[in-house]
Amino acid sequence: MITVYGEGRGFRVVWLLEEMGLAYRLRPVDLLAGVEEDAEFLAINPAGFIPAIQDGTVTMVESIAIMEYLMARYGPTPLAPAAHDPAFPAYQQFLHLGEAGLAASIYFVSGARNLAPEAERQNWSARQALGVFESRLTLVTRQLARSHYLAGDTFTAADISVSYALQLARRSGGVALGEAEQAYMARISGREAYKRALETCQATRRWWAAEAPG
Ligand SMILES: N[C@@H](CCC(=O)N[C@@H](CS)C(=O)NCC(=O)O)C(=O)O
Repeated sequence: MITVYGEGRGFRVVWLLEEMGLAYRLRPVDLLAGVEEDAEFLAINPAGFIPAIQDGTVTMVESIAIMEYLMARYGPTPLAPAAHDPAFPAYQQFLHLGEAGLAASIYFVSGARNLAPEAERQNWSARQALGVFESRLTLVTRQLARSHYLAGDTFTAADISVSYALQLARRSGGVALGEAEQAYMARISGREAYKRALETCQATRRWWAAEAPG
């Protein structure tokens, strides 16, 4: 049984597990309450961030790396096109752009907007992070003009990666998505595995429902 520690980007992992039909349990981690007292979680990830997984003797952090691990170990799966597949380069690029280019930057914009003291909400780094997010988003927009999903006509883990970032951006980063991105989000959030993941991730569900839609 695979244990997923924490929601946040752990939603990506739960969604992937649902898509693959693998058994798992979600072990909540409350970042807002502070993880200092959560000795069990700190033993898994002493750095205290989420998500992490435990799968037998394997312990891992980093949501994209975790997804790659699960697909490699329990695949093959159409969620991860093979290296010789024409979809592979776009898949690989957007799988990583979803975190390194998009989520990593909008996460700090979201923190500045929602958690920082009033005077620091528009600080230079928050503006720079928003600029980085917006520039990387143009690659997503261009790709969605070419294909239904980010790696072509088939839904892949790259869509899980990027759509989480887009959801974070519109729900708590103050970003208004364009028409193509909104249609894309509606398309993928209709997936049964997505709905099951959102049933499991109750904190994510409440958080997304509470924030203003963009
Ligand atoms: N690149 C990491 C980012 C992990 C991350 O920043 N997680 C956030 C919540 S989604 C967190 O735990 N923040 C608190 C902290 O970093 O201490 C991933 O994709 O898993």
